[in-house]
Amino acid sequence: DRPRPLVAGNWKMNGLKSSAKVLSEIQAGYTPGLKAKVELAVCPPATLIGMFAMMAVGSRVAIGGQDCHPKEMGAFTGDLSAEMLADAGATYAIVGHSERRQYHGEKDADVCAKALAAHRAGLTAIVCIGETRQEREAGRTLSVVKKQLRGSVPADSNSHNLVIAYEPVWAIGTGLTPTPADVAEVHALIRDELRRLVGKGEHAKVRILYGGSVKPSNAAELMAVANVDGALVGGASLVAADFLAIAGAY
Ligand code: G2H
Repeated sequence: DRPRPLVAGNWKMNGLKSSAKVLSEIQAGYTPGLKAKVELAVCPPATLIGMFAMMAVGSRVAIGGQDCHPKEMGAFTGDLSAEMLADAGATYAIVGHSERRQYHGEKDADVCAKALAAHRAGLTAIVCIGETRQEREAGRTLSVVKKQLRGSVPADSNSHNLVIAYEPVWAIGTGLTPTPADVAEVHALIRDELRRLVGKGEHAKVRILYGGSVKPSNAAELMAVANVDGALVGGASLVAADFLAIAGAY
């Protein structure tokens, strides 16, 4: 009774109009068989959301943003609201990615406010959490993940408007991945915490994604782990064949 898995591509600061070709290839490879098994989402840079959402009409590939501002509108130069993402055709918004936490100083409370804004706009928030290498080496992984989860998930969350992405910071873009046993341990803890956060029953339906150096060669092993309901894929999502191979690992 696992929830329908979600494989989401986080393009980060990559992609020009010419990258529409990659989305076309993904759509072409999103066969009825694959559709039945897994939901696909692509989160391009904001400049491409409108175009991609128009291209994706009918193909069932969902489009998402990579961040949003907590407020609906106002004097926040350079920022984008969740309403703007939704208006452009997005249905998902990644919030609290470790790169936002690291380079933009986002704290759990900021991430929570952004996830709440995503919900207000009708988007599903993909809330990212994960420990650093120092935290893992100090044996603090579970306590860090629990604290981030409690601080970053808004009270109005449910299995429709919330997805959790567990991304160990030391595994992001490094080619390193935790062992299946390590992933299982953290995902089980997240599932258990979700019981408190979204309620019993509902907690079983929230998708918990693994992220961090997911590639075709390790996808099957990671996706087979209990409580892993999909993947948040960075680098490998920029190549349609790799992204599709990861989705096909289910
Ligand atoms: C982690 C992940 C996607 P990558 O940031 O969010 O990126 O797959 O390149 O490690």
